[in-house]
Amino acid sequence: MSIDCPPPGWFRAPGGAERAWVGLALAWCVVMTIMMPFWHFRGKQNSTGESYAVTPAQFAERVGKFVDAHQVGEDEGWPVVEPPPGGDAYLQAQMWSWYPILKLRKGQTYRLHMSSMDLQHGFALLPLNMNFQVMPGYDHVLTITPTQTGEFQVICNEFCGIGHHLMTGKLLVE
Ligand SMILES: [Cu+2]
Repeated sequence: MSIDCPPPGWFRAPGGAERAWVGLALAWCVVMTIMMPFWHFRGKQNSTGESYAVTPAQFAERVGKFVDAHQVGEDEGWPVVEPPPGGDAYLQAQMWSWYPILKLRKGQTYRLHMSSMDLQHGFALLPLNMNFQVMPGYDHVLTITPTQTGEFQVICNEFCGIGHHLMTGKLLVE
């Protein structure tokens, strides 16, 4: 059921401070809209959107080959893998782990391939402000160049079930 029509002449155009705030909000919307494409081309943190179709089984096979070829150590049962500088690195997400532990060199550029074995996960690298969707069926490629040395924690930023909070991994930069 509809309500009654308002009486004629009910509308009063905003004026004074209200008008100024509406104008300010509108101007900010325009600035934010311009910043999106601007950061896409100028911001070094943005993904290029490079991705390929891959099945979880195919990706797992590539990860297995990568680990076999470049494993340099072990940390609490997890392989530590050092990809060749300038080469491909693989990171496999699944409920509830990031596999394997990657060891990178500062200043070198890598092609980091990421995919999920089951459902959607979120790659977040702490303490940096970095967030990336990891989906099954897609081989997402990020071109990365570490600029700081240290041990970085990888966490999952998409709720992925009962063990979500335990889904942590490690990335080392020397
Ligand atoms: Cu997850």
